[in-house]
Amino acid sequence: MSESRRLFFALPLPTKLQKQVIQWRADSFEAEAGRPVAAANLHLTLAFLGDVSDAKARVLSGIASRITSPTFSLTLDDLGHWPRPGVVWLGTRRAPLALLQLASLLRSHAARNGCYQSTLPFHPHVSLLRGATRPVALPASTPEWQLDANEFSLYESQYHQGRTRYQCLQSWPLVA
Ligand code: 2AM
Repeated sequence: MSESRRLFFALPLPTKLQKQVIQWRADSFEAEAGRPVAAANLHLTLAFLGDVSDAKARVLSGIASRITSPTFSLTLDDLGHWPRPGVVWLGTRRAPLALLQLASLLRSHAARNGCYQSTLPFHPHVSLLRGATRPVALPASTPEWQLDANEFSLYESQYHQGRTRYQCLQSWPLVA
């Protein structure tokens, strides 16, 4: 029987942007606000797949390899707190159409292949803090970073010795 793995499609954050975000986060939030997401784990989820068999992962990665979506840039200029999942996030006030279309395409392929998709509207975000279930003092604004999306990736969420790691399995280019 094949093993299943917890997978999701996401946009990676370039290393330089990861460093800028974690420095700003360290300067902007109290230590008690929540658990900081590790720099290498910062990403913007496009479609969460859940526990997926190897066979299904192959099908979804084949579909991803045939996607021809355009490159786009988004400005990370929004910030919020969802107390119930306990997430403080970085987002965008103006999601580019190409981002919404790519996420919608991946989510519909995921649903067609039996991966449950939340009925909540897609809200593009980068989770910054977890376990943030109490009120959090948010800084008034963000530095408005630009994220140039040139590729999207398939990640595996691994949990080992109390730590979560998002391992990039494969990436596909967006079309310039
Ligand atoms: P989050 O950052 O808002 O928690 C890996 O878990 C990624 O998939 C995270 O970015 C997470 O979003 C996202 N995700 C979406 N739906 C999820 C779900 N039902 N369970 C776990 N992660 C989910």
